Amino acid sequence: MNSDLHIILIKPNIGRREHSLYVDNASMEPLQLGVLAALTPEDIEVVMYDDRLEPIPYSERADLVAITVETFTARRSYEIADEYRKRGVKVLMGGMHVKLLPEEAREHADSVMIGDAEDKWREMIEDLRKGTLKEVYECAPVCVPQKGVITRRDIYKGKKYMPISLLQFSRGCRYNCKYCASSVYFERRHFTRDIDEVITEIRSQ
Ligand code: B12
Ligand code: SF4
Repeated sequence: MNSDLHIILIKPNIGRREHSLYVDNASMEPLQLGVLAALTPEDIEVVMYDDRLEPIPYSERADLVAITVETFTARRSYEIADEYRKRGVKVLMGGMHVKLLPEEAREHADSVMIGDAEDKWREMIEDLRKGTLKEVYECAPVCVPQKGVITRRDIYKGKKYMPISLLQFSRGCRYNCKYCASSVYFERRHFTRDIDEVITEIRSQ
């Protein structure tokens, strides 16, 4: 079992950073990556790079690169993934767009996680340690999001985010507006976190 693992988390920009059209001067902390970091066992080193704010250091050692993909960042996510895979680094993709179009994401990833990571992230880590990463992790909906998991915010340190922080209390939606990705992703369900844990997270800020 390998416990000397390095995972890089990536929040892609809408497009190439160097293209002025895509410069984002109002970036907020990527909450989903703070959740993934918090789900990761402590013996694994986790670093995060935000493509909106900094260059991606493709030559830095990584055992796994995990990319969060929304539809508006999918094209750029695939560029980043392709570059890592050319260098022999394994890429995992997850997030809203991966659940909507898993087959498209699979063309650019060694592994995809479909749905909320709370269900299968630890299983994926154990597979990574053994060198048996699966091509697909299909997650069950989490009835209580982030149970026992306080967002890890140390991964945001030193990056130029807006002076505002985020946390989630609930996720999902019961409605079914046909143009809305949330109506598909959450399958018309709404979930809430444990209130005591939300209060603990607010107090820990
Ligand atoms: C907060 C939010 C914002 C904030 C972002 C703050 C920030 N952190 O940067 C603001 C208000 C700025 C924003 C802006 C926009 N947003 Co927005 N936003 C949301 C919202 C409400 C919550 C997202 C969130 O943080 N959830 C909490 C985290 C913990 O959950 P999560 O992201 O779902 O992650 C979980 C899983 O998806 C999975 N997962 C996620 N990533 C990964 C990666 C890996 C490797 C794995 C394994 C798993 C995994 O595990 C996580 C834990 O369970 C969602 C709607 C929703 N309810 O989901 C829309 C949503 C993501 N936004 C959307 C859009 C379109 C936008 C804009 C493009 C709107 C616009 N036209 O300007 C902009 C883009 C701004 C930008 N440049 O990034 C759409 C995306 C649709 C799609 N098909 O991708 C959504 C889904 C809204 C909708 N109803 O359709 N947004
Ligand atoms: S389905 Fe989407 S647009 Fe409709 S109410 Fe829910 S979140 Fe809003």
